[in-house]
Amino acid sequence: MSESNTPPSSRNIALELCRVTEFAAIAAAGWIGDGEKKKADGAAVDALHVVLATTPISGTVRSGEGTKDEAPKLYHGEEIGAGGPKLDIAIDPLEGTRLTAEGYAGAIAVIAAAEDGAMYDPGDTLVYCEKVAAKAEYADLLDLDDPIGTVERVAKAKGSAPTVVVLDRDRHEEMIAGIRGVGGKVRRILDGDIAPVLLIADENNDADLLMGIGGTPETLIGTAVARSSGCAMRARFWPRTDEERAAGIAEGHDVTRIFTENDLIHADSEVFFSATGVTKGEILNGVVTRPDGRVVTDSIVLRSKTGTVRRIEGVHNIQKLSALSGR
Ligand code: VTB
Repeated sequence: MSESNTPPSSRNIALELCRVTEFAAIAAAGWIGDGEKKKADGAAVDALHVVLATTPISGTVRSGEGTKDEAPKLYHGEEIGAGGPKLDIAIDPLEGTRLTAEGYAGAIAVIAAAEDGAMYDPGDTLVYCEKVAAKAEYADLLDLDDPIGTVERVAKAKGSAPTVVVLDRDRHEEMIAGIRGVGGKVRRILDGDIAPVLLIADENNDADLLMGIGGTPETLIGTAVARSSGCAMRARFWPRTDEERAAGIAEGHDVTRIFTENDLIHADSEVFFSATGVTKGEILNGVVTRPDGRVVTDSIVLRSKTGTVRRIEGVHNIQKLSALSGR
């Protein structure tokens, strides 16, 4: 069997993808605290693009940096990789550009892959989704149209007050008040609503639910985490204007549909996910430069088929990598 016909299931692609997020994280880390969101993001995009070109996959970007007109690299539809199993790819080279630029915790570099054609293609028009994620045992209790009832049902099933992670945005204040009104605990986050799905999956963490309106790319990648770690996701596009709604519908999207994790990434498909910490967070350490000049990365890689969770520490020779960050 030639390599391009090798089924993804015979290999753990997430291990290859770890190299990709490691390099993106190292490049972005060169910009921690510099107040330069765009430069941090650009460094991560460039590094990720370089490494992906050497990665033995034949990938198509289903969610990336936007359309070809706005993004020269990692644009929607770009074919990437050095050749290998055909995969759908969703990328966020730097999830948390502000976190990086301002030196806040929790920035990560992320990539997700699924079998060819398995990812719902969200396009670039509908940039926000309403979402709720939870452990699979609460899947039947989740209702996007009734977030407060969802919290109440999860509280009952859990036997204690659930902790709900919510992006700290004005648009969520009413929901936050409602969650607290039924005894739920709210954990506000500045940015980054992919990582909370990792928190929910983590037995040692108190996060039970992720709720609110966040980015569509983050929804797809968060779904990859959910699919690989036994969590449930419910999501629906959230058009900001009538024009956006009409444009989304014209592209063929059903803006009223509630997608499950298996609608967004087909249930039969394997899913691979890798994230590397840029700034220190709850799940991952940030990029650390040792006194000897070597750079240490902390990554988590997930594979849906086996449910394996790997933590990978990389120790890198910065001289060979500094060209990528431009610093
Ligand atoms: C999120 C989050 C991102 O954008 O999805 C969010 O994961 C969308 O909401 O880190 P806002 O447009 O209100 O920020 C980020 O916060 C930044 O891209």
